[in-house]
Amino acid sequence: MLRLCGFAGSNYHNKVKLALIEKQVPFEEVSQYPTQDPAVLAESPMGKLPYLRTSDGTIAESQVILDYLEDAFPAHPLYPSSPFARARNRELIAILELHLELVVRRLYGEAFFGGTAAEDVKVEVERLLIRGLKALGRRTDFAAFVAGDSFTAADCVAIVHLPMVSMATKAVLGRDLLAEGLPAAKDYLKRLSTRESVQRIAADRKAASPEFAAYVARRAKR
Ligand SMILES: N[C@@H](CCC(=O)N[C@@H](CS)C(=O)NCC(=O)O)C(=O)O
Repeated sequence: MLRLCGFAGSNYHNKVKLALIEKQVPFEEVSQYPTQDPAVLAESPMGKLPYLRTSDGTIAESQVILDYLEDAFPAHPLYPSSPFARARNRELIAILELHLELVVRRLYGEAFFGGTAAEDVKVEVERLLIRGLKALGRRTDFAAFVAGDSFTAADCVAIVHLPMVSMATKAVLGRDLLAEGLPAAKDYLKRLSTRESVQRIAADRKAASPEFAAYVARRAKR
C-alpha cells in the first residue's frame, strides 16, 4: 500500500492526494509536518513534504511523484496521450508552480504564520504574480478544465495553488490578484469545488485544521 506522508493543510500534499484519488490508486496518509529530523531527511532529502512511501523506497517532490504515479498506474491517466499535449500540460504545471506558487510563497510568512514581509518583497511579488497570471491566461481560458475538456494533472496543480494566490495576496497586499488578473480562474475553482475528489480534500483539510493550528503555533515560537 502506498503511503503519502505530509499534512492536509499543504497545497503540495493535496496536489498528490488529488492525483491518487482521481487515479483511483489506494493509499494511506501518514501525518508529517515540516522538520529537519534525520529520520525524515532519510526519506525526503530536503525534508520537503509530501513524500511517498512505495514498496521500492520513498520519493520526494510532488511533480516527480505525479509522474511516477502515471508510470506505475497507467489506468485512469492524468495526462493527455499525444506528446505535444502532454508537454503543454507540463508547461501549465511549470507556470503554476515556478511563476505563481513559488512567487506567492514569499508572502506566506505574513499571510499565515504571523511574520512580516519586507516592502520590497511585496512589490517584487506583486510584479511577478501579475506577469505569471498573464502567462497562464495566454495558455488557458478555464472554459472547462485547465487543459481542455477533461480533468488532468494540470487541474491537480491549479486547484491547490490558485487559491493560495488569492488568499495570500488578499491578506498581505489587500487585493486579490487572481480575481483581478484571471477572473475566469475564480469561476473555475468554484465549479471544481463540487467535484468529489476536491470535496474530500477540503473536508480533510478542515478536519485537520486544529492539528495545523498547533503546528502554526509551534512554528511561531521557533
Ligand atoms: N518542490 C516541492 C515543494 C514542497 C513544499 O514546499 N512543501 C512544503 C509544505 S507545503 C514544505 O515541505 N515546507 C517545509 C520546508 O520547506 O522545509 C514539491 O513539489 O514537493
